[in-house]
Amino acid sequence: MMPLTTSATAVTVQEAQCPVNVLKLQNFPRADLSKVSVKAEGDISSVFSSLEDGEINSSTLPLTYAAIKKRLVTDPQAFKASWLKLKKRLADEIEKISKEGPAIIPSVEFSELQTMSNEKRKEVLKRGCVVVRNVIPRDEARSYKFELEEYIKNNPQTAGFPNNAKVVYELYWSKPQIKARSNPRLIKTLNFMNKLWHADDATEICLDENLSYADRLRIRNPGDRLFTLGPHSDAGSIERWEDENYSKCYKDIWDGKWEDYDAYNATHRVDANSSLYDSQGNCTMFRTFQGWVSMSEIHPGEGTIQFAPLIKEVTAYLLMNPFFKANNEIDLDSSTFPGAVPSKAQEYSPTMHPELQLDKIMTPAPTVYPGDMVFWHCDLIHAVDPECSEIMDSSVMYIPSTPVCKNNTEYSFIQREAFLRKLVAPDFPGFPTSVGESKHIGCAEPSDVERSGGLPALRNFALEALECKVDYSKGAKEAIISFNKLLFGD
Ligand SMILES: *[C@@H]1O[C@H](CO)[C@@H](O)[C@H](O)[C@H]1NC(C)=O
Ligand SMILES: *[C@@H]1O[C@H](CO)[C@@H](O)[C@H](O)[C@H]1NC(C)=O
Ligand SMILES: *[C@@H]1O[C@H](CO)[C@@H](O)[C@H](O)[C@H]1NC(C)=O
Ligand SMILES: *[C@@H]1O[C@H](CO)[C@@H](O)[C@H](O)[C@H]1NC(C)=O
Ligand SMILES: *[C@@H]1O[C@H](CO)[C@@H](O)[C@H](O)[C@H]1NC(C)=O
Ligand SMILES: CC(=O)N[C@H]1CO[C@H](CO)[C@@H](O)[C@@H]1O
Ligand SMILES: CC(=O)N[C@H]1CO[C@H](CO)[C@@H](O)[C@@H]1O
Repeated sequence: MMPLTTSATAVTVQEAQCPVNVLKLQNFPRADLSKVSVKAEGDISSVFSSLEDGEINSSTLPLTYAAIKKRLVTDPQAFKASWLKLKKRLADEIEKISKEGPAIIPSVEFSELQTMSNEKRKEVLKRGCVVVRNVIPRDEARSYKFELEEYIKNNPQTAGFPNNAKVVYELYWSKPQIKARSNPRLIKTLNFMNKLWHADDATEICLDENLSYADRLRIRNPGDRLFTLGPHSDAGSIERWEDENYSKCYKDIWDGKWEDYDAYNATHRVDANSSLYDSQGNCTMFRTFQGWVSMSEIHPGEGTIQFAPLIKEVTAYLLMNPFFKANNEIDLDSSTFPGAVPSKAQEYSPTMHPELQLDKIMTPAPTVYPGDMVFWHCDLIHAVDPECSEIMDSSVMYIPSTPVCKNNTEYSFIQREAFLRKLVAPDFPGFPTSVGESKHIGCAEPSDVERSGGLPALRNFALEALECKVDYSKGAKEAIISFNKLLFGD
């Protein structure tokens, strides 16, 4: 037993029950969990003000926040002209989106990823979301759901939300999750998603290597109406405006040139702070895309995900909206940031974001089958269908694409320790003090990673050092070297 002392509580954490010597892990530098901040106990509802309060708090912040508006917008005239152009473009594009429906969300076969036409690639970049089909064989992906149900049955203490009829489970290290995250085809898919982004030569990020982020899973049973999430974006709320490095990602938008905004430039993302307020949520890794792999057949409108599939314009709208009153008069004096509640996810509503025409723009993903993956850009507005099908479950494992950069390296270091001890993953409620899965029967071991995916999977899980390839950019090489240094001491 190893005592962990934190500012809030003094607790003990179970040593991992796994034979930690499987992969000579005793030689790894180990993260010191007594130095990490403790996440309060909770579940997914802690992240959303609407799940907690039943309504979105429209967020007039203390007056000091008005200074942010003045810092960002230095040419109000150009900004306003740009806003008017944006509203027009949005209206036109929303018309097309609502006419075309789910088919507007691009679908790509796994086998097509390497040979994708430029035209299709452009469409994926424009939409900011994509379905990748047949990543994992259908029967195998379906069987994960049954294995998970078995795991949950064998471990009735498993926490989840809502407490009385669980849908989102606080599980990170079940065997099916490890099998999915270690799957070589899934790793190739994450790699493809990372590489839709680009970075300057000097930016410390390697988009050619991918790390694993341990997230939860959802099993929505037929007819479920309890688990629904309104339109929101991950990766912080007020931070997009408030954090200086984060706001630099959107410089073209502040300068009244949203047409030039490039949603896939990682240059300032690596320095962005997407959680300025200690919250229970969201992800502190930099995810190029959030994603999930399906374990069921899910039809549009039957418990799937919905998107506002137009990354550039929708991002420009969300960022510019707080600066205008209903009559298009510019407002640099108020401290109102609609839907941006510090420490919560950014949420949207028809009253706060009328021009988004949420009822028209929000488009469900086309039908997915077990083993298909769905990805969406880290800024993209998404929602969960209010109702699940009456006959089919809607079950997915959340698996994002996460490249190698400073933040992700630091997170991987702590996450590896969480895995070895079967604790809740570091971003999630209860880390590192709650027992997590350390007492679960049938939890995965590092050897399962090796068995399912060999060396590339071990690298994803930070259980093997990364290769520093000669053709990598200066920044990519630095990112790999820092990773190997922190995680392997060399
Ligand atoms: C919003 O937040 C404030 C401050 O926390 C609170 O007083 C108010 O009741 C909340 N709800 C709404 C709907 O404004
Ligand atoms: C990416 O963003 C940086 C910082 O704004 C900029 O200097 C660079 O030119 C951009 N890269 C590309 C390819 O547009
Ligand atoms: C912004 O990024 C730079 C470069 O990494 C860093 O030195 C600085 O501390 C960051 N600023 C904030 C406010 O986090
Ligand atoms: C990087 O990690 C820090 C804390 O670990 C977090 O505050 C920040 O939001 C992270 N950055 C991103 C882009 O997620
Ligand atoms: C992000 O901001 C919070 C609050 O100021 C701070 O605790 C944290 O260290 C910051 N993270 C990074 C990576 O700068
Ligand atoms: C760290 C890691 O696993 N990187 C892999 C990312 O995906 C590509 C493509 O499959 C592999 O070549 C890398 O080894
Ligand atoms: C760390 C964390 O809580 N991440 C959550 C952020 O919100 C999304 C939903 O949009 C969840 O899927 C993540 O689990």
